Amino acid sequence: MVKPITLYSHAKGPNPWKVAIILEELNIPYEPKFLDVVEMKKEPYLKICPNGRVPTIEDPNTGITLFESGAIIEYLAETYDTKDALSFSTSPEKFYQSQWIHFQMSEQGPYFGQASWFARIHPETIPSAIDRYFDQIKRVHSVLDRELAGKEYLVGDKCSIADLSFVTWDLLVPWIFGDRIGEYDAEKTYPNFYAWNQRLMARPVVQKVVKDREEALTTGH
Ligand SMILES: N[C@@H](CCC(=O)N[C@@H](CS)C(=O)NCC(=O)O)C(=O)O
Repeated sequence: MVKPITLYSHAKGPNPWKVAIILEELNIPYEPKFLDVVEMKKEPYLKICPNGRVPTIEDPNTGITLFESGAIIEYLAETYDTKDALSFSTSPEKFYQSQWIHFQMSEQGPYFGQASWFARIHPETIPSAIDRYFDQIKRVHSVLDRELAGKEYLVGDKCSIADLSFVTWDLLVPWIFGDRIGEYDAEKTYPNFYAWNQRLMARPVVQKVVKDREEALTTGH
C-alpha cells in the first residue's frame, strides 16, 4: 500500500497547488503541511529545501525528498504513473513533455511571478516593470496559442502533466492584472489557449484543488 506523501505547501502560491493537482490526478495519497514564509526560511525546513520555498515533497515509499515543482511532477509521473495515464515515457513524446515543463518553469513561472510582484506586491509603482511583465504574460499565452492551433493538448492526444503544469499560474492572471484586466481579453486574442485552459479547468480534480486552495486561503494558511 502506498504511504501518504508529505507536501510542504502554502495557500497563496501557485507552485504547491500544481503538485497537488498531479497527486490528486494520480490518486496518490498525500498530506499537505502548510508553512508560513518565516518557517520556510529557517531550520528545520532549510535542511530539506535549501531554496527556502515551497513545494517540497517527502516520499516515505521511496525515501526521496525533492523540491522544485517541475522536478516533483516529473518524479511523481515516473514513479506512480506506470500506465502513462497522465504522462509519456517513450520517445519522442517524453521529450516534448519535458520541453513544455521547462517552458512552464523557466518562462511562465518566473514571468508571471514578476508580474504579480510588480503589479500587486512591490511597495513602489513602477509602470515600465509592470508593462514589461504584463507583456510577457501575453507573450507566453501567444506561444501556447500558436502551439495549440488544431489540437487539444500540448503533447500527443491526451491531457498530461505538461498541460496541467500551467493551470495554477493561469488561474492567478485576473488577480495579477487587477484593474487592468479589461485590457487583456484572452478569449478573443488567444482562442486556442483560452479553449485549452477551459478544458483543463473543467477537470474535476482541478476544480477540487481550486476549492482546496480557496479553503486554505480562508483558514489563513
Ligand atoms: N521554482 C520554484 C518556485 C517556488 C516558489 O516560488 N514558491 C513560492 C510559493 S508558490 C514560495 O515559496 N514563496 C515564498 C518566498 O518567495 O519566500 C518551484 O517551481 O518550485
